[in-house]
Amino acid sequence: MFDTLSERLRKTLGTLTGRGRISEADVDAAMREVRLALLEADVNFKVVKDFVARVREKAVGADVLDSLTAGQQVVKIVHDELVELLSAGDRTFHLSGNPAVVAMVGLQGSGKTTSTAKLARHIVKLGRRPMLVAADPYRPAAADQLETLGKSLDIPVFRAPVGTSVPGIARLGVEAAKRQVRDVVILDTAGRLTVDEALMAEIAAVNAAVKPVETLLVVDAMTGQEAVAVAQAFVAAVPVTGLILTKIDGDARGGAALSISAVTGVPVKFLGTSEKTDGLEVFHPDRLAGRILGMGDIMTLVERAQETFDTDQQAKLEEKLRKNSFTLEDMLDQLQQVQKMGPLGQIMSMIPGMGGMANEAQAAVDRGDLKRTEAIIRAMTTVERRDPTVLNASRRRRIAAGSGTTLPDVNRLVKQFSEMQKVMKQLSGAGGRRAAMSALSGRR
Ligand SMILES: Nc1nc2c(ncn2[C@@H]2O[C@H](COP(=O)(O)OP(=O)(O)OP(=O)(O)O)[C@@H](O)[C@H]2O)c(=O)[nH]1
Ligand SMILES: [Mg+2]
Repeated sequence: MFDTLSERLRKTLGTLTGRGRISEADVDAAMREVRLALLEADVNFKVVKDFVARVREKAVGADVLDSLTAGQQVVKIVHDELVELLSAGDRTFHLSGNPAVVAMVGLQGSGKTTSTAKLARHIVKLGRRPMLVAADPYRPAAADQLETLGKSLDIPVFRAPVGTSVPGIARLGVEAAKRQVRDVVILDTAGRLTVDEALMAEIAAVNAAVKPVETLLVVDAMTGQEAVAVAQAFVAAVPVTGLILTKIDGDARGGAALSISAVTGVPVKFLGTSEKTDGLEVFHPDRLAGRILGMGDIMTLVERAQETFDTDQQAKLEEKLRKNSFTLEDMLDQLQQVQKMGPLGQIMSMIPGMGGMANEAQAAVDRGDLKRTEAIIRAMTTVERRDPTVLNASRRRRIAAGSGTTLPDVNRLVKQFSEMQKVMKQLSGAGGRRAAMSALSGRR
């Protein structure tokens, strides 16, 4: 989502890095660019104005301008201010109470039901026992959707008898949770097309009935400045304790999402990164700032890898890398594992220094390069996969025909693999994996 913004900021700040002793005019020129980049990314104009003013004030001090690392220091100021901008409020996810009640609120289609399921999964990982409550009595399909999600995660879903009021549903849900020894209740409430009094009154009544410890406003990050206005309206009417920004995997400019917490003072607690139930990230301002400024986000990457990769398999792989017995068969395995971690472009953007290649890597995926690589390896015999040196011209032709690719495609892969083996000789462990990842991205 933040690709364009990220690219522009990196370009602008790139002109500063490595420069010592810069002038006030240099800072001003860079700040003009930063300002434009933020505005173009749809960041709220007032937020931009304050942001640029704060960065400038810190950057033009003599101790910065005259230093030999002035450029880097200005970049660091931009980074720190971006973190600050994203850091409003208390980001702790509170789950006190038995059961702890979490109410999901927001407009129609913002992602409440999806986020309810994602959050439940997250809560299970925290060692708690959630129950989902279908608190949308207006659309029977809404409860069905929640029930399906609950089933897929093996988490119970409570439905109240038809005709129960929303606060009534919430109360019954809490009672059901107590009976079933569930210690967290997540209320999936109904959305409305627009912010209206009836919706706010309903949320207020739920609040009075079951006193949620968290009232999370779910906001669709694709909706632009409108999202800021919606958030302001909710925050004015009900005690919102946190935000979940959904659909940040989309291609909107993203600036509005960045502004919401600065404008409302309500902290962002989670990000929705895909339609699937594992597409939820705990929000870390420093990580997002790092990703936007192209400094990578190695923490999220490591966490995601830990979640995705099978530890046994990983240990075996490291062993192989050390002994230099990594084969095309292993490459096929890795290829599949890496793809499980998420879109390649997204993964690459988390690797420090690789942000600039993220688009290219994603383009390679979109062009079908990975699929082609997979097909080629699948068309090989076990012997060939273990020892590509047996691949003579006739075998290569057979593989090309068998995989629906061309001889040059096969040649390229074999060459890439042998180059990869060379790199791997020099690296092991995480470094090896990183090199493997970039080789796997299919760059030519
Ligand atoms: N790509 C992407 N899609 C999402 C994300 N979160 C939700 N969606 C999609 O957005 C659509 C609406 O999501 P729901 O969870 O049904 O939204 P809701 O707020 O419960 O909607 P109502 O109950 O009608 O008010 C669905 O198609 C979801 O798959 C996300 O983080 N990324
Ligand atoms: Mg819903």
